[in-house]
Amino acid sequence: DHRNVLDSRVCFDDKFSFGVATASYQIEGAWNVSGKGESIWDRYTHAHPDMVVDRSNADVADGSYYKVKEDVALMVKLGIGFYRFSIAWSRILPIGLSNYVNEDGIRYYKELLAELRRNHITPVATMYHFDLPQNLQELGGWTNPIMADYFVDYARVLLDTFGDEIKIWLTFNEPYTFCEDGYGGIEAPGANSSGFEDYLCGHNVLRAHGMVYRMFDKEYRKKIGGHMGITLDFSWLEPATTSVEDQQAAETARQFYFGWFAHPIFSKYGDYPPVMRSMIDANSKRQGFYHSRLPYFTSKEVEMIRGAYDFLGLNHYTTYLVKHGSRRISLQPSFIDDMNVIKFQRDEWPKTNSSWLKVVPWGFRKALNWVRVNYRNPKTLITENGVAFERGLHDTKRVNYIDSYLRSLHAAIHQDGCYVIGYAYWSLLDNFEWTRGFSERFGLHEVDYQSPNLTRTPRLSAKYFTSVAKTGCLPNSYADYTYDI
Ligand code: GBH
Repeated sequence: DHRNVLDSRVCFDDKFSFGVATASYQIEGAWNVSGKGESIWDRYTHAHPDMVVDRSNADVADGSYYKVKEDVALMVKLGIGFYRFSIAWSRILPIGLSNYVNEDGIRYYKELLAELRRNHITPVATMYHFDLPQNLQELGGWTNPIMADYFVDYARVLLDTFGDEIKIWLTFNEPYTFCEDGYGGIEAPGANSSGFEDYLCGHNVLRAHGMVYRMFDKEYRKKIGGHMGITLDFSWLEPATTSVEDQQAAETARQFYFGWFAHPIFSKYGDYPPVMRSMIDANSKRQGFYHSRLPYFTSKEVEMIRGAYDFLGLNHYTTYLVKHGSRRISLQPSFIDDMNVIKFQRDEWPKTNSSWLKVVPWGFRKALNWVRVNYRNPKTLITENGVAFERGLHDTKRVNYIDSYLRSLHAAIHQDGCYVIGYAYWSLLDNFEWTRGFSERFGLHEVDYQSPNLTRTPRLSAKYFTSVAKTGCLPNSYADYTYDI
């Protein structure tokens, strides 16, 4: 043991693992190379450049498709134990369907996996991180129930092809984000049909998740082993005051934002959170709908989805305050009206380069404890936590963000008993941040988008994270990790 008695550092267990996260569309580039099909994000950014703040797209992005060795070398330097990446559905199945498999897509991910294996970095793969094949969008995308069957077919191809090498799987990344922002709002595909298509999307995604988990359990687990979960995004939602109304509003908000997807899978009874069911049913009725806008699961579906996890993937970035709303139900359905709360952040909370992200480390501990209490302390992997600040290599603000969030995480584990097995920083590299384009930089490594090589340079935070990953401890002072800058 390298620690002595005077060492008061905060340390994680030996088994606790540090990693970094990325996603296919945000880093790969090569959007139409070697047989890759078009995804909804290719289509959306090409057809509506005005929807992205800097009018950019990820045709080239970080060029990671051509930089397997270089990117893995960065991870080796970081000393991390796992790499969370996503597989582009349209690179494996160009039109989304299993009748035609693109061999070059398989070659690319096999190369990545071989390089990770050579360097003893465990792969954690997300099957779906927002990039639906455009061809399937033509059928209505996630609003069409058949999408669950096509997702099962795609998952089967992945498990057959990569199951020997990938032992940790996530079906979906943040269904709340892509159903609400994509079908209720203006991220791809930009359906902008809140209170309606967002719920259809969520319903089919939950079915798809349950179906893939059951298939994995029945047909693959014995043969190839492994673990399967889903990644959900949980911003902590704190009551703005101690009033009963605001406490209730905060709990309602947690159920709508997080419970929508967590409750059917992780709760004891399964199905949608009761408060969502009753509020949306009541609003639908008042608005003159014969059917609730929130679809019903059959009892078989409830059972299929309930308990469909080996672990929870959790993304956490920030915290909001919640007040009770006094909205009158309008004729126009919307998710926000259904929930009827007011959500905001304090001006005094430290700002970042993302309008939605303030630095509120204590919310991390609260979110983890809410999960522990409500869902019987599921095994949890932090699949994303991170922050964007301005360009530049001397990113002390990012170091402070990570350090303070890790202290909060440490308290959740060691003081409260939350069952968390690892932490991934978002992200390895600056990358394409969806409708915020390249304007928000989350990387431990800066990417020079002006250079033909898309040169990667480690920031101070990369040094910091290296020290954390290698020692399992948070340094007491910068002196512990700045020696080699
Ligand atoms: C994560 O979502 C994503 O999984 C990841 O792909 C992404 O790169 C990362 O965040 C960092 O952005 O400015 O009003 O449009 C976190 C949840 C949901 C937060 C969408 C930002 C849009 C805010 N995100 N939300 S807005």
